[in-house]
Amino acid sequence: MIILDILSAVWNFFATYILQKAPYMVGFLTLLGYTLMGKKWYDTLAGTLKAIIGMLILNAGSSGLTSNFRPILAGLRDRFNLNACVTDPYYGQNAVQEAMSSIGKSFADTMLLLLIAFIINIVLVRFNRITKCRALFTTGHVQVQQAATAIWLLIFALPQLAGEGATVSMPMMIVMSILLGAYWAVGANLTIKPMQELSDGAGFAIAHQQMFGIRLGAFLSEKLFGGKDKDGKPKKFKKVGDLEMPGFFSIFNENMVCTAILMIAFFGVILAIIGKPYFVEAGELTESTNYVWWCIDKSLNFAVYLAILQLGVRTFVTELTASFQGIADKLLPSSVPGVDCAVCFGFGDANAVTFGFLAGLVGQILAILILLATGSPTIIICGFVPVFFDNATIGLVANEKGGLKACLIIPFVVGLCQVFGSALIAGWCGLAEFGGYLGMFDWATVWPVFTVIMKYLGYIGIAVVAVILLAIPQIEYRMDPKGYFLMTEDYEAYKEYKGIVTEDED
Ligand code: ASC
Repeated sequence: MIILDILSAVWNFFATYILQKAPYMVGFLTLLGYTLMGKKWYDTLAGTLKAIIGMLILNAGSSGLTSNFRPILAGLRDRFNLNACVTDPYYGQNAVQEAMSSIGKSFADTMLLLLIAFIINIVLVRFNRITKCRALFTTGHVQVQQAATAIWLLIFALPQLAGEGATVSMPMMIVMSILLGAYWAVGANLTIKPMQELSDGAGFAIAHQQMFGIRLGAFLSEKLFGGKDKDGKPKKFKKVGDLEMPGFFSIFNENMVCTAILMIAFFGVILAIIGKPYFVEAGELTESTNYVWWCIDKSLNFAVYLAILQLGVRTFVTELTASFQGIADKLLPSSVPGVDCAVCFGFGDANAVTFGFLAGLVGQILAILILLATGSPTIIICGFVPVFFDNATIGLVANEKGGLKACLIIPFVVGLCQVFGSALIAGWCGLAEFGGYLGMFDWATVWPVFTVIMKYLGYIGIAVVAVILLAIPQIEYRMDPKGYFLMTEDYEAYKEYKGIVTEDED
């Protein structure tokens, strides 16, 4: 009994302070990796601290962006008195909590779910010669948000499985852990190829909320705008970073300047529409504040937080990926760590982040206007997190595979999908009434499809979804059996095998 108590206390500590807190999870993996590699203790300590601090810096950037810009987009809703559902992972999590209590249930066992799903992820990666899964999920805050949304979608699709009690039934927990564990392993695995290509083999995957979107975006960008022509020659296209801008426009080549100017223009319009009185009432500024100056300050801070975020990436990525070699050699062969989507903002063309974001915002606003014009029963207000983090990430990948056109068009379409998909699923499953939905790309497209399958096929639907998920890495593997593991084990050899030439080697 005492041993069980100790184990449970250790697990609770691990789940609360490490697994759910990305910086400490990344630090833990770095510590484990370097220890397995037999590095000197002081190098291990230094590397672990750098990894944790880097990730904390990244968090400071991403939460600065979110807390500064979330009120602006949410302001649109209040300004126009819309009874709308905000797409945002945090609002989504709250909405699920309220929805659960409205049916007399609570979802207290998040820790247990995380434990089972994490073990499933590890097992799938450990046996990757069979399962073909090569990425370990490390972003706990995202896992908690996804667990909340998934539980509601499952209760909606299979009410009989949820049981009668005040908490979620054990069979439901098991089904959910299997589906989520598989989604995490398979989704992060899908991002390995685009991320290795973007970062020239830095050795990480994305473990976030738009993993299918990243792969689909890369695939479509290559098919529609890049790839090879009929004679097998690579098609020529201009990437965001290749644009040679004349005169005044040349200042747009500088990332900070470009971000600042574009943000002043975009937020200027949005803030002009919302108007000063709203923000005064919301306590964001006082009557005597100069509104124009406040708008400029807000917009410039966008560039500041982006710069902080990129500094964070630079600080921790090398430590994490170098130390992960120890884990890949000793524990999880051929695997890479799955990290926050903001990590890729440190690679590729920095301006693609801003372009992707703005193209996605235009897509989302257009979709919202269509919802309003057609009298849709569910109106969506775009939350900052999906509009920025999804579209910037997908824009970056699209730019890499298909250049500027892809970087604008693909996120624009993603923006439409995020709004229409969220409106459909949040309206259908009842979360819209509680004011929020997760709203990130995979949760506006892939999970709604899973929900339809489970709602109409019942228990068979669960099996169908599990089979679909597990089949995806198998298909990926069969498309390139020779390069598949080489891509994570030795990227230089992979490049040689594929005949990939990177720009600095030209
Ligand atoms: C999310 C979420 C965040 C951000 C962050 C991006 O989905 O919940 O806080 O994206 O992870 O860096």
